[in-house]
Amino acid sequence: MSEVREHDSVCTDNSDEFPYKVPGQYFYEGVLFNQDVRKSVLESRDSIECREDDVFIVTYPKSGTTWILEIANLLLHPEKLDGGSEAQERSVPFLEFHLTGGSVDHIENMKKMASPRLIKSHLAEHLFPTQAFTKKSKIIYVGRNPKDNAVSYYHFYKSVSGFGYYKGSWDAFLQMYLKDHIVWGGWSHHCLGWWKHNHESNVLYLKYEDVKKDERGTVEKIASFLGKEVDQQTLERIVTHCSFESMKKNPAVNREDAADVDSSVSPFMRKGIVGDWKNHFTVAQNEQIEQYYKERLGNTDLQFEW
Ligand code: PPS
Repeated sequence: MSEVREHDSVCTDNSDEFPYKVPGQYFYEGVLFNQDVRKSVLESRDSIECREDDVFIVTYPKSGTTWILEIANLLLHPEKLDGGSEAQERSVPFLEFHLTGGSVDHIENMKKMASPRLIKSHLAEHLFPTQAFTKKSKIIYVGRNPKDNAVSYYHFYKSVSGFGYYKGSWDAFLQMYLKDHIVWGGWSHHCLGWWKHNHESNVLYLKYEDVKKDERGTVEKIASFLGKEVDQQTLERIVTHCSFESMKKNPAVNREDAADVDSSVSPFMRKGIVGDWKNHFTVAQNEQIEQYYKERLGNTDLQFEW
C-alpha cells in the first residue's frame, strides 16, 4: 500500500450534504468513483506493471483527453492517418475503467500490448500505478480551467449513463463540483497533485487553453517529448485531423455511437472552446468559483486562463 500523501485530505466523503447519488458509487482514499471504475485497479496500484516506454495520457475528466490522445496516437502510429477508423476507446486502454456489464479487462489486455503502449487514465496522482513513477514512464497530463471544465463536466453528467443521466440543475452540479463531491475527485486536488511532477523529465504538463492557442506547436511539443521526428506534411495532417471540426465529424473519436453516451442530450464533441463558461455562470456563481480558485490555487504557481 502506498503511503498516504499530502492531498488525500482535500476530498472528503461529504455525501450526506448531496442528495445526488448514483447506485454503486464509492469513495476510495478521498476520491468518489462510479462503479465502472474497478476498485481492484486502485487496490493493486503498487503491482500494476508499467514499462519505461509506456505513454500515459492523464487528465481530470473533460480536460481534452480525447484530443491529446489522438495527437499522441498519430505521432506514435502515423500510418493510422491513412488507415481505417478504429474507435479510440477500443485501441487505447482506459486503465481503471470497466464499462458496467462489459467484459473488457484493460489490465490483462495491457500485458499483451506491444510497446510503446498508449494508455488513458483519469486517476488522481495519489492513486496512480506507482511503477509509472519509479520506471519513469512517459506521462502527458492535461489540465483545463475549472470554469470551462465544470460546464463541460455538467453536460457530460447529463448525457452519460454512468452518471445516471444527471437531471439536476446547473447550480446543484456546480455546488457538488466546488465541494469535490464529483466523480474522479476534486478538480484542484487532481491538477495540483500532478503539478508536483511538472519539472520531471518524463512528465509533460499541458493546459487545454495553451493547446487551443497553438495546436501546431502542441503537436511539435508532444512529438519532441515522445522522441518522434515528423516531417512537415505529416505534422500538417495531424494538426488538421485533430482540429475540433474534424474530430467532431470523426466516428472513431466523437463517440456518437457509444452505448453509454446520449448524444441527443449533449454531444461528446460539444463546443471545444475556451470561454463557454460565460454562457452558464451567473455573476454569483462566478464569484463562487473565483473564490474557490483563489483558495485552492492562490498560493501555488499553477495558474489557468479562462
Ligand atoms: S473525457 O470524457 O473526460 O475523456 O472528455 P475529454 O476528452 O477529456 O474532454 C472533452 C472536452 O474536450 C473537447 N475537445 C476538443 N476541444 C478542442 N479541440 C479538439 N480537437 C477537441 N476534442 C475534444 C470536447 O469538445 C469537450 O469539451 P466541451 O467544452 O464540452 O466542448
